[in-house]
Amino acid sequence: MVDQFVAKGSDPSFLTIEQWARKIEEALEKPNIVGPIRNIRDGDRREFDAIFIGGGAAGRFGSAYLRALGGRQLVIDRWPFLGGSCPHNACVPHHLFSECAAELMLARAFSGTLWFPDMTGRTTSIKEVVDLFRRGRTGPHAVMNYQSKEQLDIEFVLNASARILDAHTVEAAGEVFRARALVLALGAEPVRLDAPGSELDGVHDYATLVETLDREPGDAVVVIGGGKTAVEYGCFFNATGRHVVMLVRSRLLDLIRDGDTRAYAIDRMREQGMEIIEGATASAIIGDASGHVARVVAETPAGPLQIDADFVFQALGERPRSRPAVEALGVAVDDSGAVVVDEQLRTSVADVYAVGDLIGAPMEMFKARKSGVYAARAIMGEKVSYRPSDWPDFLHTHYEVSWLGLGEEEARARFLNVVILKMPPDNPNGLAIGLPASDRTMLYAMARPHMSGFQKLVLDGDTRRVLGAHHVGYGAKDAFQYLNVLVQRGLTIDELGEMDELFLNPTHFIQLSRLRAGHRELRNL
Ligand code: FAD
Ligand code: KPC
Repeated sequence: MVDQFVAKGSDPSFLTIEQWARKIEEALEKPNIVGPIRNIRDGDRREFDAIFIGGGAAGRFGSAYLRALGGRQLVIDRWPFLGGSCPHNACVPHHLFSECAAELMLARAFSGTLWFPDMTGRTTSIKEVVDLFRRGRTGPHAVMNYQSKEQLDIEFVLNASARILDAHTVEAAGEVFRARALVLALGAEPVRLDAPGSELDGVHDYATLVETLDREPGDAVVVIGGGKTAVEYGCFFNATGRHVVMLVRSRLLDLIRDGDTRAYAIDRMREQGMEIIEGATASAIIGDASGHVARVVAETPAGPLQIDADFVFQALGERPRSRPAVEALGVAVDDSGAVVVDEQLRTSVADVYAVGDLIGAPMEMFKARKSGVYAARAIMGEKVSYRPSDWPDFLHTHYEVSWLGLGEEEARARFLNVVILKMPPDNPNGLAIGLPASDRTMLYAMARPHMSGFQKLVLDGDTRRVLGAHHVGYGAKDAFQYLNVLVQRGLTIDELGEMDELFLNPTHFIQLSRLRAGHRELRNL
């Protein structure tokens, strides 16, 4: 360790993680003064096997893997760090806000009891949490640069926009770079609301929220959208004490595959005071004399509606940032703007690959990283095939909602003998039960039992195989990312019941399976 540190210390380009953090902060504040940040091995005369345009999760993981396979890569990003939007304005702030939502719901549920302060009538600051994130995000950025340079040997040009010249050539920081292949990893950007007033101050999306929020939102917040980001941020705003109105064009959280699970999650949102209007369109945003949002006009199934609010959050999805590649290379894109690729991640243009959010749904980290790696392997001559399917999924309300496989309704449409294990059980007399109970839901289980979560396992009674798993609570997504692999391999109730649980466990599936696995004819529980 010491030797390595000394050796690196004598390298004039070596920066500690703290030095990286300072450099990144300076570059974010004054990009032109800091200028391009290069890590290119001057002595290496080999041509690049690939240039990754965009150094987010897709470009960074692709770069690392190509390098690990013995190839030579270059990654270019206009930001002064590698890692892209996830740590800068997407997943990481989302998780911070969702953690605040969970903590604040707990604080409000136990307000003035036990050790909890009295939260009656209290709003907490949204801006303070945003500012906290802005101060905290450079640490992870610095680790990404340090790890990429010192541990993964990635070559990069950062703080410099890339311009595609042709299928083998890119210009950045005043230099022209050539490679055997290009990998487009440009990511996606928020779809903007197409309505008058959407440019007013106080109208935010996930990116502007963390970059430009300069005043504390008032008591009312309008959220436009009904998918993951809309709900995740809407629940956070609600938990801070704001009255949140969600304008949802179609159905809220349509992506949750199981009906009971979706209903439980939405019931708890409503219980926290969120107003959810489905079938609603925001038709205009009205400003005050200073150009700040003051009111939202919406068309709803109950007629037109005006909502007074000085803060609007729009979450209408993301659009792949494909235009530069279409203009420079003519790569084929689909109706959503996603670059079309085959299972080797090849675009319609020879030697040009595309990865990550740029190739469309699912716009998730696992796909960004995996597609980057698969493109690298293809470029290095491996016969690969990647098409995401059957992935586990999750989102946050004030809870974590995780799922994999089929929901009960889908399972009943495809299988004749569907068996359900769930907790809490159906309870016609309405008594709230303190189960499920586990980490981070114990207080609810004892004092607010109906808030302690929901879980359901969907089985095929004939083959005894697990078809789907669904969970509202905390901590299950960690298990689901592994459980999904077992389910894809044909996991049965008997195998699940044979596992050793770490009791009290966020999912009760092992013990529920063990209780039922003795039956030759499986029964619901
Ligand atoms: P990006 O990370 O966006 O990278 C693209 C890079 O290209 C950027 O760094 C950009 O600077 C660079 N670039 C663009 N144009 C140029 C140019 N001309 N020259 C040089 N560089 C350029 N996924 C999860 O799995 N879990 C989550 O919890 C989660 N939360 C999310 C929350 C929100 C609010 C959002 C919006 C998304 C979330 N996602 C989450 C999705 C996840 O963030 C993306 O799937 C992932 O970051 C995509 O990685 P990428 O490399 O394709 O794109
Ligand atoms: C918090 C964290 O892991 C940083 S976000 C990851 C960026 S990357 O490793 O390039 O996918």
